[in-house]
Amino acid sequence: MQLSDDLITTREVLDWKGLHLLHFQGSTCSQKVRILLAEKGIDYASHPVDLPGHENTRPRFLGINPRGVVPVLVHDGVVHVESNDILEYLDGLPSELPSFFPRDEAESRWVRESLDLEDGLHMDLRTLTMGFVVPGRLARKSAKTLDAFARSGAPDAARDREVAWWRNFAENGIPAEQARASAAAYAHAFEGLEKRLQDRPWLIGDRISVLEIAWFISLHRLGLAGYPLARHPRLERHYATLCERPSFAREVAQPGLMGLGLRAYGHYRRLSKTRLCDVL
Ligand SMILES: N[C@@H](CCC(=O)N[C@@H](CS)C(=O)NCC(=O)O)C(=O)O
Repeated sequence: MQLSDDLITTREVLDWKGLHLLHFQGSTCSQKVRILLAEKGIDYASHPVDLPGHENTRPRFLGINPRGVVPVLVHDGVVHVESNDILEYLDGLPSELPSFFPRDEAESRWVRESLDLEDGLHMDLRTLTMGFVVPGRLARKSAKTLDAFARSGAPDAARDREVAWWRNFAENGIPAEQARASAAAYAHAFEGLEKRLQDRPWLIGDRISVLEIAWFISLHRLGLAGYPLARHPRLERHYATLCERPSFAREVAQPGLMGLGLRAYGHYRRLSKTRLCDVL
């Protein structure tokens, strides 16, 4: 989705030439876009956005994307948001490498439906991430941050929903019931993918596609949360195969101190039996 110029108050980006990606290493939606860029060998200027430091809630970032989320692609001064739309846009750029989107009309329709389903589960992914992957104290946004987030930037219904989600999370955390509902929504989606893999090696067509990228990211994040992926054995094998692709492994890796902290937290949740599989 392309944002119109009049929403962009951080005007400098309108002069940026070439491809620029505003993203965060640990953001699932950013990971999807970076994998496609890597798979297609597309060069870009990287602009990390500090989500844990709430950089996305401040006026400079909201002047680029009033929704207050990453990723954002800026191509020759034009701002694109929504990771799945960005994937399609990038895939359509001139390239000698094969497309990740099928040409066939029926297949394209199915891909669109599957991507919409994946996008529709994003709040469930956030629920499970904030409930089981990121320590609560790191994940929460203060009332002051949320008030400023709500007030800054152009009015935007999607940002209002963001603010409401974070307020609710700050007040209630992630109750087990909410975690179970999110896991059930994923289980339903994964059952559909499991069926598709019954008689074919790829989710669509005869090679890797955008669906492998999009669903890989969810599978990886749910695995970190402690989702019992063994319930979907073909999908689990498919996921393991994708993990061997260097671009996939690299873009979900968590290097540095942040990665160390998250791995330690993961061990703690395992030892204290408070992973997602322990509440299902
Ligand atoms: N539907 C959007 C969702 C974008 C989204 O929610 N991004 C997350 C990171 S994966 C974000 O920026 N969260 C803001 C925050 O953590 O405050 C997309 O696909 O791009």
